[in-house]
Amino acid sequence: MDFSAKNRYANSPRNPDYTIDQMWDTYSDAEHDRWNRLCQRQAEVLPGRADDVFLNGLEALDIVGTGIPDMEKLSDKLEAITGWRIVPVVDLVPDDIFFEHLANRRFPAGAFIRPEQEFDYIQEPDIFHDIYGHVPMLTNPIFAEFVEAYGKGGMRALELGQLPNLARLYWYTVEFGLINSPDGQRIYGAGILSSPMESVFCLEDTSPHKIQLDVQRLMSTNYIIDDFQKTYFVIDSFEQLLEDCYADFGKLYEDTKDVKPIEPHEILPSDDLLQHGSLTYFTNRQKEAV
Ligand code: HBI
Ligand code: FE
Repeated sequence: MDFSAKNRYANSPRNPDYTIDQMWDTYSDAEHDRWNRLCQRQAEVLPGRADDVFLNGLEALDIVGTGIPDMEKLSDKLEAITGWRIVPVVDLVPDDIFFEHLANRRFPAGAFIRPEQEFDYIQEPDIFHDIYGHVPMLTNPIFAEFVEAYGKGGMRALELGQLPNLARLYWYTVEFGLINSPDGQRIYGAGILSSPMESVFCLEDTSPHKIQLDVQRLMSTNYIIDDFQKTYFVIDSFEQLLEDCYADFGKLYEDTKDVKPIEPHEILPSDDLLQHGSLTYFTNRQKEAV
């Protein structure tokens, strides 16, 4: 095994379901320390910004400052709460494999930790994003059911050739979702929760649009994978999210199949707009790029 490679599992023997052996004993002290520092940095921004489900989940699972988690041991804790387990993978797995895992309450988590040079930002899903960002939310029974339903819906979407629509749902909820609380908006999306800059940006910056969730609208909206989001969709409760998504998407897919995708910066007259973004951050970025 090449420990100096960016992803030291790249050549690991892979099971048919793409899972690998985490080989927890082989993480270096530097890697455990990097995990702890990544947790520490989020601890400075998340109180008052992350949803309580996430903060309570972090505490219940005891993964902060305790080094890189052993997925087997962490799974035993999580399974006792909602029946979910975490399975180690190299990196992105094929869509059908990903959905099959989720449909069976197994969350695939990248086993490698980002290299020190990419401490601030990494595009690939590493163990910090996958475990710190995603797993605490899976301690909530309603959210846990939603992600399972997403896996089942994914298998169905593949059959119907409607993957892009469903991928948008995952993106704008599980990865970049916001939720209303009595004290203001809170973060529940893992892509934000594992990023110190976006955790502040999505709540405090006036640039992005915030739109009350409408599943059909969301499923027509393209997304950006390598910068902050131009639009965030806000839900009222996880119950509502689950309910919206238990609908038969067949008709929704039919209705959205041939419509032109909405671009991330666009707003529509029919939107329930919570913040009309100035998009200043994005226009400034464009100027820099010229
Ligand atoms: N694999 N490991 C991993 N993590 C993901 O988030 C992931 C994946 N494969 C496919 C995928 N996501 C998405 O394309 C689907 O949600 C649509
Ligand atoms: Fe993710």
